Amino acid sequence: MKTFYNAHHALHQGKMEMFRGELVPCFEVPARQDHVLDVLKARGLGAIEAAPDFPERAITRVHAQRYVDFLKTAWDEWVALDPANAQRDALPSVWPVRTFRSDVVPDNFAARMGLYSYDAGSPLTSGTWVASREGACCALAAAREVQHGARSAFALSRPPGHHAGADFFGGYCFLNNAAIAAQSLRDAGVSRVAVLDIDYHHGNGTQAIFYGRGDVFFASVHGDPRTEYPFFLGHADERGEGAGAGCNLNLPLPRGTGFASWREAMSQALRAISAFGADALVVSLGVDTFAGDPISGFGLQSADYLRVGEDIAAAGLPTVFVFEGGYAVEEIGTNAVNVLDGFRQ
Ligand code: Q9C
Ligand code: ZN
Repeated sequence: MKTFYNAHHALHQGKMEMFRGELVPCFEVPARQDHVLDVLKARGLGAIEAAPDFPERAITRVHAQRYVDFLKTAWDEWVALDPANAQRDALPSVWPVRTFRSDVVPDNFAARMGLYSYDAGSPLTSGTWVASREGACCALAAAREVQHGARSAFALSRPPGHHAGADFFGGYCFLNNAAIAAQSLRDAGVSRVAVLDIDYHHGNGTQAIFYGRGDVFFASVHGDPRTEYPFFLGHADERGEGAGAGCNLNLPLPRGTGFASWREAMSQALRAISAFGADALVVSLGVDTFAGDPISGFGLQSADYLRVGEDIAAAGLPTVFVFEGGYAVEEIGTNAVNVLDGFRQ
């Protein structure tokens, strides 16, 4: 399986995120990708390449142009407010919740940070745009590989993507790489695409992007949003709307769920994807389901990830793996590569 990695990921390096009233060091760190790349090389799973460039229109097939334009210039605007800002990340602090307008774009920078985000845990840094754009290219390259006949490909990138919506960032995510990959497959003529999201957290961005569409099925196994981030989406009664009615499947599980129950939920998701008649699969591959993850609550062990890969392979679909979350940095390489290794058997 070919891997396309993000050669510029370390340009996105957040310092602090807001947690329980104080700024704490970011969990989403560059070492995450480095460890996965190290294990990939050691295991010899296939060619490893930096991603080629793709035109911006592949990104704006999923994301609003005004949001992409904001991301491009946000850091310069932030530093222009105060040269000392170059030493600190930009975090939003005000949001247009219910009854506010989002059609009028404010001039004020802090207001636009809030318009285009939903949490204070996703610092925007000097390299966020370049790293995120390169991440989208990894996803596009992996999708193209599969579209050209490969059984699978892996987009290894950070920051992750599945919390980012068409016009907002959050949950450490800025561009929705899985959605960009799925859309590119559709644009290349693949009739029915499924996204299987196995990150611990619900993929609210991906769900929202495809919620009204019948050509992209979204299935997710995740921590129950009643208690787990992102809290405001991911319930079982969200089934899609309009042309997309019946094309969204959420399988929330309680904090503390172990591998046996989790695996049963994933096979339910895979059965639904098969019933949908998917021609290709995009997997949002988060490994924050690991028992040792510092911010999550499932109980998967490292060896379980081999079974995860085997189960996904049994679906028999051309598969694009897109890297998402996972914060147990020491084990992240073993866990992620185990999925790919299990898929290969
Ligand atoms: N201090 C992904 O896994 N905040 N995003 C958790 C911990 C947000 C996770 C609070 C977690 C987002 C891609
Ligand atoms: Zn996650």
